[in-house]
Amino acid sequence: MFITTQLIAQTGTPAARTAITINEAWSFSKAPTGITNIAQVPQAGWQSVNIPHTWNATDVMDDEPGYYRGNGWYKKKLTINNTWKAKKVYLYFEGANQETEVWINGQIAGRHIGGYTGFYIPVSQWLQFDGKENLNEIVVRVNNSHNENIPPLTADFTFYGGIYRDCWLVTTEPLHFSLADHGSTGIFLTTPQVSAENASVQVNGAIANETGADKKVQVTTTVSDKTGKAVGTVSSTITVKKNSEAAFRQDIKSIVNPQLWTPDHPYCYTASTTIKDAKTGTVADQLTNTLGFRWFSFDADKGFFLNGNPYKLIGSSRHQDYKDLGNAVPDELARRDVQLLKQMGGNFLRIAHYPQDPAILQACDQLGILTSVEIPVVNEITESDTFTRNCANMQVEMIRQNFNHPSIIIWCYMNETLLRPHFNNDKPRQEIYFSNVAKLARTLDSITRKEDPSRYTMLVNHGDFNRYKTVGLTDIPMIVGWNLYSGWYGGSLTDFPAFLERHHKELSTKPLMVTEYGADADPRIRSLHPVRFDKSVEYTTAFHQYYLTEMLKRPFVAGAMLWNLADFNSETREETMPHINNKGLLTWDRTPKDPWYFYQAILRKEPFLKITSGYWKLRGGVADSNALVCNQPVQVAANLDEVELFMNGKSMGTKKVENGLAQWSVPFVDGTNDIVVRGTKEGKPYTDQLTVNFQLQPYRLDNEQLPFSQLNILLGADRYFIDEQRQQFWLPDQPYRPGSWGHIGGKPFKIANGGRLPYGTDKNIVGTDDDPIYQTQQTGIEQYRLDVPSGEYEITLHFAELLGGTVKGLPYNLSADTRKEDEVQRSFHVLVNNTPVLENFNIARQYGVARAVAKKVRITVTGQQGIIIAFTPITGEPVLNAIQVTKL
Ligand code: GCB
Ligand code: CA
Repeated sequence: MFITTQLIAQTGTPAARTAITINEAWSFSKAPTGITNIAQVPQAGWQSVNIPHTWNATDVMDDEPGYYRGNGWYKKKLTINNTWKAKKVYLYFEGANQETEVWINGQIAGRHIGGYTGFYIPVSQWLQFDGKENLNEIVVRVNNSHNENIPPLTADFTFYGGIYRDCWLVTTEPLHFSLADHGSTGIFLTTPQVSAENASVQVNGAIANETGADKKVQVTTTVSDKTGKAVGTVSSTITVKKNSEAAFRQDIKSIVNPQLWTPDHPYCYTASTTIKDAKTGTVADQLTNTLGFRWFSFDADKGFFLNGNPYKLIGSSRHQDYKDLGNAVPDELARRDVQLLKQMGGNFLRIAHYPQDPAILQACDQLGILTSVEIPVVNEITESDTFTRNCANMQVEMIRQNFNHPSIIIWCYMNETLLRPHFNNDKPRQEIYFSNVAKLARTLDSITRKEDPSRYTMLVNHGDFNRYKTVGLTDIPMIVGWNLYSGWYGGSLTDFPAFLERHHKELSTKPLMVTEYGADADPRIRSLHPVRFDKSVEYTTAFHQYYLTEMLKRPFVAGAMLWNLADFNSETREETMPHINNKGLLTWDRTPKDPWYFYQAILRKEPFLKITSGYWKLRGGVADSNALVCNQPVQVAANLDEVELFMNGKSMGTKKVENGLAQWSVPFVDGTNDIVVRGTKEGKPYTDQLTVNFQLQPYRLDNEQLPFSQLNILLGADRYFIDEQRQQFWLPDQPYRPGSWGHIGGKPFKIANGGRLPYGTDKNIVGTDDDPIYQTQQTGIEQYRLDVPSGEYEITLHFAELLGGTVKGLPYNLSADTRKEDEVQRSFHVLVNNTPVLENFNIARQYGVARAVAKKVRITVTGQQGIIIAFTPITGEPVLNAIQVTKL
């Protein structure tokens, strides 16, 4: 609210309304479920916290499944000015997840359901006024337990509990704009008519009279431009009966030559509305809302139009959490995300999957980012009246609280609700479930159209075209959104344009947005042979290049919202990075990954040139021959026509930039390598440079010019792994070749029955955060050999049993159930240069499934013997996941 609304004081006179945060020095305690009264909360265990606060910032990151979902109690002493006795006092919570109860001085003052919308609690009647400090006490109970009647029920993100957005203390005069309307400001602005020549403004609102007497008031709205100059004004007189509210409506007919709001020119006006006592002329309340003039439309053939011009919507979704903070992020970080999207060249933010901090939409208004906002009905629904009522209430709260933002053009209300269809084993019952999903969609859609006829409605589906069409969900909204991942979760890249064409043909009257597309990129994983699901940055860059190109080609695709601006927490995800969804173009703490630069090259209007291996400053590889160089690709993102690349001072040639990217194969030497790129645009030079530390391995390990120091090898993998902290670089394995190193026997671990992984597993490996080191393996290995020169060595053998245990259904799996995998019986001996180091080694029995086990041994190598690690099976097949060899 304090985002669209500013407090205005007439020169010299104090503002009629005040608002100030009360974020500091709360006490917080978790308490066992069942406790409904603060008196029962144990005395011990309270800690001092500031708001924004979540109690899940750390427990979503540990190896234990789940996170605390239950009650959190907050309390705080409050100093209330004596003069506020004559005022009305409120608490305003921007967001608390997800059920909240508020007590003042022991009396229940209010409740709220839903974790993503704001709410006012009127508290005057419970307050004590005698001017003493800290005389009053607020107690808040917040509960983030699963509740089958409150969305979201399940989703691929974490439902952090707590008072995780700002909390405000608000005072008004007894005569004020209504604060009883779904957390809204009580004032709703529309622009019934807008053109470049002329615009009109309509103001709808309600005034509450708590003075105890009927009041005649004068309401005035003034529209001002950025310089503060009034460009239109309207006044009306209204009588408000005591103890009641009166609605009002005002029209400002002609604002001449309005500055239109566009992403390039996000010109905001303000509309300031004042209530004056008609008799005394005293200002009772005043609010200022942001106002923008623009008009827009969607067309099923031609896409989106803004102010009459075709305009491709390109941008991302955003989750509200941040590394180490969970969802309790300060406003500055929320605003920074919008700035980052702008820097990327985006013009659209899908605020998914729930309404976010008010700071987000304020930033979108000011920076020129168009938006859609949605309530968190994700994956599935509950077929109950209470669930429907809660969804409907959230939708109304979302719309009314955010009504005045010029950046919003779409209200959305469902995401992939047929992903987790109930009653898979009872088809007739499932039909009823589907019809209830459609019924809920119709209810929410018609509420939305009624609440706000000036914007579009949207419903978002996953890529099961037939199912959504059959159930009728593609008919209901004004725009259909599709979340498409072909070439990631399944299928191939070319299925994507085919899907777009199919929509255009079969749903020829429905505007289409691609509301999600993306692929995981763990910034630590790189590959020279990227394949689907290897989690490499390279695959993801190629994926985005392909998808964006296909969408840009087709005018009927109104919008392209990549998934996701940044990595985010999803507690149930356990892949290469524990509990993280890696589809962000930025990491969880907002460091760019390569595809980020690709988007800048395509979308930014100013000249752009960047070596995309921004995060890949530590590299390694094996020399191509006895010459001490290793050729590897370097990629550049640019919007210049041609770029020249220099490797260690030598030109590698000029290349044409195609589709935002150009690539060279360049010779890296051991140690520091300087890469420079140069290009020109309209005669002006541009340049970028990168220093790469390259760990070169000689072709033969006895190379005297490059004495052996360390090797870190991932078995059964075709990818590289960067360990920034230890400054170690891991290489994919190779078959043994004399003079060098490698495995003998066995084959890369691959899940049977055509699992989607090209190799390895994406099981969570406990006991490490470097899961990729353990997620691949050579199964059935006979020997590992390294023809190192004589000397002292440390060898670390890394094991993890990849089979067996419980396999959890991932959030995106259609069959989301967990299943048991058969235990394997595997035991073997390991001998290093004939000395037994592990006997009867049974990883599963000794350590359990999917746990990282590292065994370090030291060895003296003499003469030509090298290192031979032999694996002798007793039962099943011996395995090795990774190996490190260091010369001491
Ligand atoms: C989706 C969901 C989103 C997930 C995403 C993914 O379709 O809407 O919540 O995070 O896919 O990464 O799987
Ligand atoms: Ca805030």
